[in-house]
Amino acid sequence: MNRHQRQQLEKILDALPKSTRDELFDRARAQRSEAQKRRRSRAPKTIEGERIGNSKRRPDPLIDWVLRIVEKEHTGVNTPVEHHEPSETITGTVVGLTRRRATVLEDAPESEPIECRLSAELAARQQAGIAVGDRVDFIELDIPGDEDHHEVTHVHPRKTKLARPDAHNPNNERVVASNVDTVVIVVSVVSPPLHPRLIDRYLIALEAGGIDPIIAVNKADLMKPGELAEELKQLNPYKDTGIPVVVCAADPGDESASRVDDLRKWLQGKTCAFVGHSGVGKSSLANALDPALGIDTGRLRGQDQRGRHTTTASTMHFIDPDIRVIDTPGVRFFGIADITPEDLHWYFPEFAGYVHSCKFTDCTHEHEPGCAVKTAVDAGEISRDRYDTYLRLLNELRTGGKAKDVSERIRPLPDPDGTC
Ligand SMILES: Nc1nc2c(ncn2[C@@H]2O[C@H](COP(=O)(O)OP(=O)(O)OP(=O)(O)O)[C@@H](O)[C@H]2O)c(=O)[nH]1
Ligand SMILES: [Mg+2]
Ligand SMILES: [Zn+2]
Repeated sequence: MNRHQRQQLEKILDALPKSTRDELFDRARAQRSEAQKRRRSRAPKTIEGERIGNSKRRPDPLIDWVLRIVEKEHTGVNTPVEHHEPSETITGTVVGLTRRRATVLEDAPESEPIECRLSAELAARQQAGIAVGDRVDFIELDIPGDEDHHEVTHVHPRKTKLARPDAHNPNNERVVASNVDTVVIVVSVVSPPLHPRLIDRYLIALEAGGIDPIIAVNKADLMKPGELAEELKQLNPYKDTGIPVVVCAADPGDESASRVDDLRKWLQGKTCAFVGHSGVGKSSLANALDPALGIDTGRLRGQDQRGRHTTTASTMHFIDPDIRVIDTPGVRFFGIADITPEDLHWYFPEFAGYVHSCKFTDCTHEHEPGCAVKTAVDAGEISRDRYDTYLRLLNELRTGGKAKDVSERIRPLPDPDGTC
């Protein structure tokens, strides 16, 4: 109903006798209460059965219900109500997504997540076209007999995005999360052990998508302090490039030993996504930041987590006072896309101060004489680990994007739902 239609209906309502108006309000109240019951039973859930987003109610003024009855029953030839204009669009944020539907939280305060179908065009483009975190427009549908009541019609341009090539068709992009300020790359020190190679891959995608990284090292409780300090040395090359490294213990068994306050400080006021291998504790970290979330974690499944993904769909959660977290399913591998071998060095910010001093302007920093990058590596100014990563990824890009080092794929079981 647009503004003009609304004004017309309000005029008709005002002209009705008081007894008719009272009767209309009673019927509208009953209809609204029925609809609320239906909506509650349709409340959006993830596959795991947990509630999506926050559970605050969306305002649903009684007068709207009254006007709908007026429109049906009291508009005649003398008071035509135009129906040619399209339904008003509503803007919100995607907080959950399945193949054909998005759960959208309207911008209005106190709003409640609404399940919307995707327009045919968006459904066809799948994960490239829409992602959790996207700002979208949706419309209310009024199609008798249709179970869908809302449809996402438009995705706003993204400020940032974390994307990867589709595992089945590397030419297709999959957007993992959009409009996030920060991506928290979660690793664990034990179970699974620390795998810095995945961090390198994420850093490239984050540099490409314009997102700041943070590395969260979880399960610190599973190592003695001395061993932990030794293990964390592997992350020095990242610290040296200015990436924050925070140590956490999301779910150490004893709640009083939980350690997430450093992470909380970094995330204050931000929208972020938690990414990383399966079982490192992404969902546990979100729960530790806000126990009321109650997200399913691998805890109940015992110790043997191999090949199991507890989280199967990305979901945005709201943590008071001002943190938004997109919890994503664990990955086995993170491919790199849309980068030519010649451009790769731009994704290694620590090379930036040297690349212009190489003897050859098209230096690949691999074997050329007079390469300033190699000299900096030999002098200890650039981390050798990171340089080795550069060489490995350079080779991977030249040979068509397949990683040679199988240790980069830590969960070799088939992935039924394509999440990794
Ligand atoms: N000891 C210890 N265990 C933890 C910690 N954090 C999480 N865990 C356990 O690690 C397991 C995996 O945790 P999840 O939070 O489900 O891991 P995830 O990264 O969300 O996994 P996916 O959803 O499969 O990607 C669970 O059994 C948790 O209880 C921690 O700080 N210390
Ligand atoms: Mg999880
Ligand atoms: Zn060079």
